[in-house]
Amino acid sequence: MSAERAAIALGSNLGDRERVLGRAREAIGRLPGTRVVGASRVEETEPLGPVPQGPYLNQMLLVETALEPRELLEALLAVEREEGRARSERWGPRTLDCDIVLFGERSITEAGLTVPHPELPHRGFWQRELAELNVRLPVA
Ligand code: A4P
Ligand code: MG
Repeated sequence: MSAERAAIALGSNLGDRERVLGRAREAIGRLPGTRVVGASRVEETEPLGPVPQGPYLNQMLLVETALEPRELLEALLAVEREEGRARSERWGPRTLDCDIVLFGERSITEAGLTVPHPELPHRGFWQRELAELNVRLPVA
């Protein structure tokens, strides 16, 4: 089975954000056929988008995975849910967001899965984190 490299963006703006990211890294490293081969620095970023909320901690992970993109997405959503359950506050913002930013050289447009992530061109911090990991950006 051949493994492919994928870039996964982590974001947290609720709870103990450092620990949330730490647990997410561990959980992702435990996914079947998957290992973490790189991690950018953790950086604090101002919240993007219309919803008023606190600043985020963001980090990019590089993994090697034998999972298919859809399988990886399902696994990441399960990791998100696990973190959501770890917090007590109801109706609060989510503690953890995991996005697949790149998956090998693949270009995917399916219901519920778009890769490269469509926000990549607009998120300077993702681009910086990928550069730190020596990942070249796809040409638009
Ligand atoms: N989905 C489609 N493509 C993908 C992909 N490549 N990776 C679908 C992951 N998921 C993908 O995601 C909703 C659905 O997107 C998933 O079920 C999946 O089928 P979600 O995370 O539940 O919803 P969301 O967060 O409201 O939407 P989305 O599109 O993930 O938003 P973002 O881009 O994650 O925005 N500000 C700062 N500074 N830093 C941040 O990290 N993040 C957000 C969330 C807002 N502002 C932020 C940050
Ligand atoms: Mg998301």
